[in-house]
Amino acid sequence: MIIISERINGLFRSVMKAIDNRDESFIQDLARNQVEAGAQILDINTGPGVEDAPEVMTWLVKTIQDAVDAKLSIDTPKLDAMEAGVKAASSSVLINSATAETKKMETLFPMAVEHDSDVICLTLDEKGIPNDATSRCELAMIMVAKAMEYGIGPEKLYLDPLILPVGAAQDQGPKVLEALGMFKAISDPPPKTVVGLSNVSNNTKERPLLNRTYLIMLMASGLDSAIMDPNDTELVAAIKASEVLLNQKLYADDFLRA
Ligand code: THG
Repeated sequence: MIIISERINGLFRSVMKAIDNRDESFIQDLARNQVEAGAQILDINTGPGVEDAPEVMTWLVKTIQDAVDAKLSIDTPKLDAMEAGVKAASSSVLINSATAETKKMETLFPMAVEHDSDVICLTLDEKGIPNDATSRCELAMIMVAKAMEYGIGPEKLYLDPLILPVGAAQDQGPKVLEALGMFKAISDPPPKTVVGLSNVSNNTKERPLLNRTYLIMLMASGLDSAIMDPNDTELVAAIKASEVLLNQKLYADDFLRA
């Protein structure tokens, strides 16, 4: 499992405050903490409230890459902020995210080619998020085919079936699991898969339990990476146990510490 840190996101009040104050040391300490906790990739999101998203994204990318070597995931729906983030990065990034909307694909796939980026593809189009697995897979196939036209192979793509909050769309939980299984049959080699895990527990009282339980199910359904909290030690322990039980990591008596 590739762990992608969710924490450098203006949705968190402390991060929003640090962005407002251009507090470099707060952001750099947070980035180091996420890498030490096991994050291999850092998802970077300015949050919805900022006035000049391209300027803030540029500042975040430069500030973070001065502190850590980790790969960055540039998380924004705004094409100008995406371009700013990708250009500010000194090595290749993850573009988070393209969708099946024509304008997004026609802007972001060439950007990915130019900067050798990987791309997260959300199964979503002008009509929104489909409510069944087959329709999610149809959108995934459209994006994989379109990426191929630009010379982007499936190994550069992370398909995201889009997790919704269990309290608001309970019927979608099993459909996301089903979609993950279908994504793996789209191409050979298959595209990678990713989710924003904490979406599932938004506005619930049992966030860690719901996140942990769902992540185990997602892994059994073929999940390769998750945007999540690497400081949730029980969540990370459940990942390690799942990797052993799914025969992805060799069993050892001390696998929790390995
Ligand atoms: N797919 C992809 N990218 C994504 C998502 C996804 N990026 C954003 C999001 N979903 C994943 N990241 C987060 C980050 C924070 C939270 C949830 C998902 C979160 N934050 C607290 C909240 O809103 O309650 C912040 C409040 C606080 O604690 O201060 O839950 O699905 N590709």
